[in-house]
Formats: sequence, structure tokens, C-alpha cells
Amino acid sequence: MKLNLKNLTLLSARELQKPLFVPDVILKPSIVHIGIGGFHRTHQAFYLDELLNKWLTDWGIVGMGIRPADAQMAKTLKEQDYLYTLMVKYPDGTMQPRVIGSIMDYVFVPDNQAAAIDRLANLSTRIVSLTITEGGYNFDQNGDFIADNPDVQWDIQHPNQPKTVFGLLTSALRIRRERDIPPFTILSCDNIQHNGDITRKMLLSFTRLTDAGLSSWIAEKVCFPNCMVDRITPVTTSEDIALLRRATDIEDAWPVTCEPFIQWVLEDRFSAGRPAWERVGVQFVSNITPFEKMKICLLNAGHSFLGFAGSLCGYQTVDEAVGDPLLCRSLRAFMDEEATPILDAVEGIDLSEYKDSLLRRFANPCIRDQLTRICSDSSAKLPKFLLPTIREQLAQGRTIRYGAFMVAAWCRTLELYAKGRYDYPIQDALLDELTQTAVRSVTDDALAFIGLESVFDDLSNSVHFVQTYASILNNIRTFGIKYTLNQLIENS
Ligand code: CS2
Repeated sequence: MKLNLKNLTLLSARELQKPLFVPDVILKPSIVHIGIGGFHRTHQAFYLDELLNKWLTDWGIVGMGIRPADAQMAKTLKEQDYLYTLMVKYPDGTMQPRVIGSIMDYVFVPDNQAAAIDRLANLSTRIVSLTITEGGYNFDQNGDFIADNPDVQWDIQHPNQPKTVFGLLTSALRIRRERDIPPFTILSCDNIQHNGDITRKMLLSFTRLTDAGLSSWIAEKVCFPNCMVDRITPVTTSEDIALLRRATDIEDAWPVTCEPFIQWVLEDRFSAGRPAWERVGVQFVSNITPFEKMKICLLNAGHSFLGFAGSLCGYQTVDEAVGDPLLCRSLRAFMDEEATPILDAVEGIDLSEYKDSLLRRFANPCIRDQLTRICSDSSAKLPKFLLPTIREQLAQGRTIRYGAFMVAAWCRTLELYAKGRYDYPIQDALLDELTQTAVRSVTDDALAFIGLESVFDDLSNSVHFVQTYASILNNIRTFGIKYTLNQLIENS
């Protein structure tokens, strides 16, 4: 049975959970989410669906995709009346399917720029949330907006045909200001510390290039709450689609799978109201920094650790990698010795228990989170997930061996990739520069890779880091990944 509104009534509630509300009757287009992918569908759209099922509310989500690659999501959601199935996978092998009904529409921006700007400018849009990936915020190593990005330049010249989220938001906010329509909240849901502050800084930098008055209006009126988001969401596979069909008879062209765990911690600053998310477990706190830092420095950096070390050991998935006692032990040592010392106390959380729970979550054998997903876009991720930890540890004169190991292991994966000896695809906006410098670091300039300023900034000025990195990379090349990890553990 194809998943759509008409067939929803025919689905038996015994087979799966389905919306208790009638989406096309109840929902108002109050949230626009830019960048609907797997994560938004397991996280924010799920929380809203919970709220819609359990409480009286009419907040609905309009999806928006700005990249040409979003065409498939646009098509699939439209064909299914914006419904999709969330498949929660438990470690014991059970799977809980649930049809999510909180998305009510989708605008594919490249085909409908005017409709997208109109939708955002409309009074009913009260929150614009974003998952545009860590690389999507267009800032350099100094945290400054990259104004000479060709798409940014295009947006300055063509405000009605935006290619970037900054151009799109600016065009909509300009109309709202002209028509005296109060602004929406802009809510970044990407894994970047101070994601709200950064979004604000980037948007203001963009608008200043075109309209200083608008820029001041945004600075004064628009709220950009910071938040920490968490739910492990692997890439959907054809096996997932087949599993759903077997378990429920539903034909869903793009379901999404995830772990049972979910967390969202937010600052309560909204320009035009918000859903009562606290009723479904979302936490509102006054100081978000310790939560963001804990999650990014432990979970996301921990993932990257397993991504590089695990793929060099020949593993495919996160659970396989963490199932290797050597990798698990060294990951825990990285967390304890290098990430934890830079964290602040986190209200209501025992850090030791938090780290145990991460290792349990990583070990869920049913998630099968691919290491290639984890390693994708590392040039955008590591400057947010790992390099701040290394810098802070260096500044305090403390150990950075596992951090340096991660950078060396990353270099090694690229070096092998360039030689055709790495069995995984690598997706990265900077792939050419990364592979070239990794290869050069074997032949003529040992420090070429960490000299890549767009990723590492001035990290190679630290003699301690450079020496540690160079000796670990040499060990990985000469003796292999496992020997190197064993040595790190022995010298702990
Ligand atoms: C992962 C994240 O992209 C990555 O490298 O670490 O997608 C991670 O799975 C999520 O942030 C979990 O909340």
C-alpha cells in the first residue's frame, strides 16, 4: 500500500503508529524547515508530531530545499502527501514504525524561488529552522563570512533567485520589513557550537553587503536561539525500505531509520512564539554552552574517531568499529583524557554516565551507521568537532595524542584513497586539496596536510602538535593502525 493521506485511514493502528490528527485539516504553515533530510525527519519533525498527537496544536512544517540535490526529497514527499515512516531500531532487533504527519508541504527552491520567498515572507511563518550541514554556514577559520563565495556573489546580484540560505532569508526578511510584518525566529539545528550566534553573524554579514538598514533591523528584531540536537540517523538503505514493506505492507519510497535516543536542548528566545515542545521532552535552558560542547566534543568527535580508525581497520559501520575492544578503549581514552578536561559541568548530567551511554548507543548493532557517512565532509566537521579541543588542550599544556592521532589517521585515509588503496568513497567539498596535500606529506613535505590553512588554520605553528602528529603518522604508515593505537594506550 502506497503511503499517502488517502491510504492512511486504511492502515491498521495495530501494525504501526499513525497520526491521531488529520494533517491536511489541522496543520498551519508555521515553521519552514530548510534542508529536510534524514536528521530533521527523525528529530524536529518527530518532536512536533508527538506534540500534535498528544496536545492540541496546529503548528505544521513546510519543507524547503535549496540545493539541486534536494529534488529527490521534494518529489518523494510530494508523492506521499508529505508523509513518511520513521523506523526506530532497538538494539534487540525490534523495529518500531510510525507514520509522521507534521510536514504539510515542500517548496523546492531552485524551481520556485518566488514561492519560497513568498512562503517565508508570509505572516504565518513564525520559525525558520535549518539543517544545512556544518559546511553550509560559509565561514572561514577566523569565523568570518566568506563574501567571495560565487553563490554569495550571485545572491547579491540576484536577490529574487537566491542560491544560498542567506540570500533567501534576506529577500524574505526585506519584504517583511517593508510590509511591517514581524520577523520569524531563525533556528539552526546543525552541530556547531553557538549555532544560533553563528547563523546570526553570517546572516548579518550577508545583509550588510546589500542593505545596511535591513541588517540593523534583523540585528534588533530577529531571535537566533542556540541549541544542541541529538539523534543518530544513518542513511536510509534499500534494505530499510524492504524491511518496512515486509513488516507493515507500506510502500514508502524514503522512510528514515534512527536509534531510540533523542535529545534537544534549546535557549528559549523566539521572535514570534513557538510550539510547546517542553511538553514532549525538549529541554529549555538558560546556559546552552555546556550542553553543546559536551555533545559535539564527545559524540561527534567520537564518531569521527571511529570513522577514521574504523575504516583503516577495514570496518564498515560504527557498531563494528566500537565492537573492536582496542578501538573502544582508545576512543574512551580520547574522551576521558582529551575531551572531558575541556568540558564544563553540565546541569543534570553525569559525564561518566554520558560517555558510557554514548558507547552503548554506538554499539547498537541494528543502526548500521556507515563509516562513510561519518567521514563525509570531514573538512567541515573536524574544525567544529575536534580542532577546538586540540587547541584548548594545547593552551592548557595538556595531552593531545588522541586528537593528533585522529588528524594523522584522516591524512592516512586520504593518502590511501589517492593511491586507490582505500576501499571507501570519500565525499568532501575539499577532496582535491585534501588528497593532494596528504600525498605531498608522504613525498616532499611531511607537514603539507596540516598546513592546509582553510582546515587547520595555524595549528601547525604548535611545535608540540606537529611533533606528536608527525610521529603518530609515521607509526601508522610503518606499523599500522592497531600497533599505533596499542602504543598510545600503553603510554597513557
Ligand atoms: C555524526 C552526526 O555527521 C556526523 O559525523 O557525528 O551526524 C551524528 O550522528 C549526529 O549529530 C547525532 O546526533
